[in-house]
Amino acid sequence: MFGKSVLLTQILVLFSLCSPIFAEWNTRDYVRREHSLTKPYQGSGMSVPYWDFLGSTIVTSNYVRLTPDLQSKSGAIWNTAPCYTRNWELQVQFKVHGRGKDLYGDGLALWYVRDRMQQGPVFGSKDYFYGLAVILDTYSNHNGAHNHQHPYISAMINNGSMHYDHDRDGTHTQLAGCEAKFRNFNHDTHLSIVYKDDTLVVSTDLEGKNAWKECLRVENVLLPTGYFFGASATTGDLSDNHDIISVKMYELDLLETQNKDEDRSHIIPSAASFEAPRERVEDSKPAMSGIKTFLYMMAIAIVIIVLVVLGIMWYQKRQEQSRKRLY
Ligand SMILES: *[C@@H]1O[C@H](CO)[C@@H](O)[C@H](O)[C@H]1NC(C)=O
Ligand SMILES: [Ca+2]
Repeated sequence: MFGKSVLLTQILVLFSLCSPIFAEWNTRDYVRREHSLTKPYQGSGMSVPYWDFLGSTIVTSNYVRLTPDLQSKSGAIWNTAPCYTRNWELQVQFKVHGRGKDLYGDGLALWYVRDRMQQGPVFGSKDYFYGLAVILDTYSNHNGAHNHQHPYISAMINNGSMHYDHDRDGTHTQLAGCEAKFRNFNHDTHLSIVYKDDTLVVSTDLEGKNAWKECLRVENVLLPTGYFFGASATTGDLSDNHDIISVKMYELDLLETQNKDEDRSHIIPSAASFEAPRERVEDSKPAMSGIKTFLYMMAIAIVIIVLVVLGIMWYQKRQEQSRKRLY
């Protein structure tokens, strides 16, 4: 009787969450509790089952706050159970809000990575990571012209060799991204990451309409099994509350083309389409910032003025000499 009611709740939850993609809904997809974080967060005692906490993170009955709206804070939550599921969907209900109207930051990141519980410079977590980062960047560190507005959502795959460059907001290492306003809403805001058949799809539900909107889709993304889910956030000179309301991980069915006995644990994270966006981003990058262009023009103007003055002086001297010769 207990089992039945749990099943019923799961089906209801699945139904309400999956209704926009009902046509694709498969009855065997189900929530994996050991990778999920839902209210009430606390089990018996103070600990939260399956999750560890780092830095400024606090747990209340309604949200898990990674950072408060204060400067120089950094917090994270990390799932304790490695994920052995090949096809999965991670649905995160989050809330980014603060007093800042125009100035706020820095943002939060959702992770599927090898190394957990390591504080670092990439939105509160480790740089040179192994795995996937989905970054919700609220502050543009890029001075001058940018290809896009902030807040901005992007995905990055790393095999431990690449540095996340804040000065360029990670644009030269990202796979893809989209502009997405997600701050200071009264309604719920959700993000979904689907990793299925080596395709990564990130979607958002930010308008309170209970419908997913695709943000980015990248094919030929290889991620191993056995990595950890996490979320981290950081504030610097600018700040925001970065709250996680819930994390729900759904196991998705294997496709018929996928071999269930394939060992995926030793795969090195990679993305076939990485080079293309990198070149495109580099190509469309404005060659010079405003100040540089100004200084460059100024230098050219000075050189021209000097040449003109020298020319006039040379001409006058010649005139004088020819006059001297005449008399
Ligand atoms: C790691 O990624 C870099 C950059 O994409 C690539 O040059 C390198 O070959 C990769 N290393 C391995 C071991 O796959
Ligand atoms: Ca940034």
